[in-house]
Amino acid sequence: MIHQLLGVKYPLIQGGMANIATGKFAAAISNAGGLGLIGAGGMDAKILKEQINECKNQTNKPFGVNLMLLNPYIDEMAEVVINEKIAIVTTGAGNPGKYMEKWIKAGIKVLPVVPTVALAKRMERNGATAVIVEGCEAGGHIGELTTMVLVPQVVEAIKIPVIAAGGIASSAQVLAAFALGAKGVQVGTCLLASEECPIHENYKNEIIKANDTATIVTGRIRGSAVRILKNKMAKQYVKKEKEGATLEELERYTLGSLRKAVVDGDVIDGSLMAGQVAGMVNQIKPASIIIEDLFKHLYQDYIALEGEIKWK
Ligand code: TUI
Repeated sequence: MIHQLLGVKYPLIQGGMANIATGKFAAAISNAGGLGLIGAGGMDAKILKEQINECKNQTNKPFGVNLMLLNPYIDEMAEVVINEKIAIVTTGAGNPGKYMEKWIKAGIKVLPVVPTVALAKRMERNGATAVIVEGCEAGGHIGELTTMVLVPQVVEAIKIPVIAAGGIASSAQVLAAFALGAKGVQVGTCLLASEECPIHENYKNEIIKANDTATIVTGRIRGSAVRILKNKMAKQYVKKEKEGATLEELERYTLGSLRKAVVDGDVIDGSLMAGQVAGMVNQIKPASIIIEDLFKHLYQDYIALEGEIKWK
């Protein structure tokens, strides 16, 4: 299981969650026994450094940084993680290949998020410690394949550990991920409903209220696919897309919409990123309880044998 590799209690990584996962939030997740990540997606190099300091002040447990490869300051931030001696880096929304040699030389464990077998294989060749295989049930920027279908194919194709992401918010789903061959899980949506999560309470309430069909994918036709909760903005976006709006028009329409949701609590025009599991998240709880609950099933049905996990 991946917890030994990461130096944490549970084989669980927090999703990168740009504009949400601050240093303080990452520290809360690490203090709860998972691997907290600072989501650098919406930050610049200066803010990232400040958030790393904040995180170091709030936990002595391991934590990491998620770098979103579409960020305009990515080159600078790729240096920050080296200079700040970050132990673990996850990446999203692209191929981190050009940075990997430098990171690995600096002793950083690199865990890229991959949406296909081909990219998982390439990341293994580039020296990744593990890959995070994310299915399109996930919130935010997504690929085409589901967790159920993608995870076993990546497990078959590579030797490094696979961490499953997308569609995981219960202990049965954690168990299912391990049954597919994953050695750990990454979760985001269920942690949005934690007491420690710094999103506006209106956003949290929308997650709690959401049902099974509450999410929609924007950007499928033009740009990149992003799963969010259905609201006026999301429906308008998809309508405009179908009517043939250009990427420029669409981007202008959604400019700053994630911050609108996270900071202002604007649940009508904001972009409320969430995975399909939002329908299963019905209560705000401390992160430590959410994480502990996720592993109840796994720890009942598996036994640890010399560091390896076997079915009972
Ligand atoms: O990155 C995420 N989730 C995100 S990033 C984000 S910020 C954003 N907002 C709007 C548009 C775009 C980004 C919000 N949520 N998850 C990990 C993830 N990575 N999902 C899919 C991928 C991915 C996609 C393509 C990883 C690599 C990739 O490679 C393409 C290539 O170049 O080979």
